[in-house]
Order: sequence, then structure tokens, then C-alpha cells
Amino acid sequence: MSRLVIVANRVPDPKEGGATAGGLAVAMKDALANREAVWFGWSGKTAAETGTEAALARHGRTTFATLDLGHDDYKHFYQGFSNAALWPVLHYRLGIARFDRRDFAGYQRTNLAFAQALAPLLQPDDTVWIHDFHLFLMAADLRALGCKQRIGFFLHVPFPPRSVFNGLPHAEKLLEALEAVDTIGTQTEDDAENLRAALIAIGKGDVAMRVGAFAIGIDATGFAKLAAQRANAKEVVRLRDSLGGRSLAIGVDRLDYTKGLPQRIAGFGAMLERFPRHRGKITFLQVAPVSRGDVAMYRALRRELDEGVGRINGQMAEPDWAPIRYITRAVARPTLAGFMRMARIGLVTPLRDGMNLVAKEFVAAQDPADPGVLVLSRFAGAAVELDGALIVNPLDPDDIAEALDAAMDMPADERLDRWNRMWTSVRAGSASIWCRRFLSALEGTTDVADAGQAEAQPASDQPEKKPRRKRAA
Ligand code: ADQ
Repeated sequence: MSRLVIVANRVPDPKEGGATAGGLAVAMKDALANREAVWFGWSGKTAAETGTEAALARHGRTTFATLDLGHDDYKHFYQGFSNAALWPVLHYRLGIARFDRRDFAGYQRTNLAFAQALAPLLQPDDTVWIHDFHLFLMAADLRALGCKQRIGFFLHVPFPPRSVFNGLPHAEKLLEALEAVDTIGTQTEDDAENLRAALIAIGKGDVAMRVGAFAIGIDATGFAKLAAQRANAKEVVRLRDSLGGRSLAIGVDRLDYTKGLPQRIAGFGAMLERFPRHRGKITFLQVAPVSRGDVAMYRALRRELDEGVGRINGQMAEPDWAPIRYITRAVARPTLAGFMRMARIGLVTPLRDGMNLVAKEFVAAQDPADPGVLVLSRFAGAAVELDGALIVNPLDPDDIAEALDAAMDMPADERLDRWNRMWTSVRAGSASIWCRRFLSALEGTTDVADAGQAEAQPASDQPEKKPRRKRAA
């Protein structure tokens, strides 16, 4: 079997065998176990200049190939164009995006530097799979360097309607670069349709035919097992004891403005205001470790949350009960799994999210005999599959409040019925199935339109069947 070359902005730590890269490493686990692979990308370190030759480290059948980022590229490629411009625009937040031509130049330079460092490592029959919004241009750079391998591109975040995307200066350049890609994946059919429309509008109808929806999943049974094992772990028992018999609602997110955290806090406050019988009966634990702390928007978000939590706790707390507990430190994954299993309610209310794996993890973590209720944003990709959740508009605190009220009062048979539906779909769309589907579309064993179909998606959400483009010779 040919080698698989994974390209992502971040590369897991080879010393830990890839265990630290979160969702993507989990999703790639089976594929990496079965074939020779290279995982290529940024080391996570900065240096005077971006590296020209990748540092190589071997672990099992995988070679980890990493480059340090130069200080200038870190500023313009990573903090600038990727995180301050593309990230908000792709999440429909044109108004808070910050553009600077030097940032776009840094983005072009870094995509090219990645391509130049990867090209010499490639073998003729490798399959190259590029991940996410940091690397829109890289496939075109590889082609310009003469690379003929199959190249796939998967966008983990949403793709907005083209009227929003076109607000981004240089939007057309990013779309044009996708010409170099053989199979283009998005999380949902809505994202795929938006991307197809943007491509068709610039005369790239043939490229639009290579776009398909491939909903990412989790290692469902693995996470369920982890949660069951941790149900009585020390930290979990400590949390349970501290609740004094009250119900737990839990939120687990990176501290990011797309995750809807201030609105969620306001929704929880609105629930206590409007349904006072729940006061003193429920505690909300929000775990949100700081990410991208050096980007100004993120510092402002942190202040806003500190104030929001402080205000509600100040108004509502009793000497023996604080309604909200808020942790900005990282909590270990196994412990989080145990916390999720204990929770009566999972609050997952992003303003926009490609998929949102936390929603699926919450479902997997539940005790099948007494499952909790998921309150889920209609704007998370996961909402397409998880129709057993209480679906809310995250911008409306009253909607969140009403869903929390319904979740608190939900009888056991309804909780069971909703959870069973969600668990069936989380299992059917596991991470390894996602990986297989995408690779079979890219490697030519399935039509892109068929390969993206998840069993759990309603028939109306299926992409129209489109012919697959043959790879350039
Ligand atoms: P993220 O925006 O990072 O990912 P998400 O899918 O929710 O969002 O989380 C990824 C992983 O990080 C999950 O496994 C989760 O458990 C873990 N995680 C999140 N918060 C954590 C916390 N506080 N402590 C410890 N672990 C935490 C991007 C896109 C998503 C898409 C994924 C995968 O933005 O829409 O679902 O990629 O494609």
C-alpha cells in the first residue's frame, strides 16, 4: 500500500506516539497503524527563520517531519492571516476579521515554505492529505514544484456563504489554489454547498465537483470506555462530593469566541432568573483553557467571561452554593470524560462550529442506564447528526434557558430515547470511518459524492451525485 502523508499545521509529539494531537490524531490512528506514513507540519516552536529542511523523527511506521516557524511567519501567517482573518471569516464573523497585506504575504510565504520542505520527502505513489484553513495554498505550491501525487484537502471549520467569504481580501486566490486538489472535504453538506457555489462563481465548476461532505467523528467506543473507567476516579469523586447532591451541567471548550461562551453563561443566568425553582439544584462547570492567548480578541473574551461569571455568581450564589464554576486551566481528557459521564446536562452552544467533537464525546460518555441531556447549538455541524439533542439558537439566552429547564425536568424514558438515537449515530460515524471514507474518495475507490455520505445524515442532506474528476497525469 502506498504511503500516507498527512500535512497539518500542528504535528503531534512523536515522543508520545501522536497521543497529544487531539481529534485529528485519534481519527488517523487506524490509518496510521495500517500503512507507512509521514506526518508533516509545524513543530510548535519558533526560530529566527522558518526552517527549510524538516527535522525527522520515526515512531512505529510513522515519520514525523517538522519545521520551526520564523518569528515573522508566526506573526503574519499564524497569528495574522490564519487566526485574525481566515478563522473569523470562515466562522461567519466578517466584522471582527483583521486584514493586513503583510499577513497575506506571510501566509503565501509559509504555505510555499511548507511545500518546498515537503516536496523532497515525497515518493511518486504517496497520497498527500492536507488539513485545514492554514494551508489553502499548499497543494497549488506542491503542483508548481512538480508534484504529481494525489492530494486531498479537508476543511475542519465551516465554509460560509460566498457573500461572506468574498469579504476576505484575496478570497479568490484561496479558491483558485483548490484547483490543485483531487478531493476536497468539508464537515457538512451546507459547507460543501457553500464552497461549491463559491467555486462555480469564479468559473471553477470542475473543481466544485470534487467537493464532498465527510462528517468527522470520535473513537466512540474508546471514549465510552474511558468515561466508564473514570466514573469513580479520585478527581471525579471529589467533584461529585462537592456538588452536595446537585445536578451538574458541563461545558468543555477551547476558550474561543466562536464557542458562544458569554452567551452560554448568560443563558444559564437567564434560566436561574426565569425558573427560580432550579436555583440551588444545579451547578454549571465550564472548562475552557486559554487558547491563542496572544491574540487580542482572545484576551478581550477572557475579560468578558470573568465579568459574566462574576456577575451571575454575585447575584445568585448562596453561602453554600455558587451557580457557575469556571476553569481556564487544562483538565486531563480522562478526567473530563469522567466529569461528562456524571453530568445531567452537556451544554455545547457554539455560534458556529465545523463539527464540534465535544458534543459527540458527551454522548459517548453517558451511562446508558441513566443518560444525561445534550443541549446543542443549531450552528454546530454535529447538529445534523445529533437530532436527539435539545437544539437551541446560541444567540438567544432565553432559548438556552428554556432548553436547560426542559433538560432538568426531562423524564428518564425521554432521556433514554433521545440518547439512544444519538449514540447510534455517534457510533456509526466514528473517526476511523471518517478517515476511511475520505481516503477511499481520494484514492479513487469511491465517488466523492458517495464517499461522504454518513449513515446518520437525513436523505435530504445528501450531496447530489457528481462525476469524480480523474487525477492529472
Ligand atoms: P476545535 O475547534 O478545537 O476543532 P472541537 O471539535 O470541539 O473543537 O474539539 C476538539 C477536541 O479538543 C475534542 O476532542 C475536545 O475534547 C478537546 N477539547 C476541547 N476543549 C477542551 C478542554 N477544555 N480541555 C481538554 N480538551 C478539550 C476543530 C473545529 C471543529 C471540529 C474539529 C475536528 O473547529 O469544528 O469538530 O476541528 O474536525
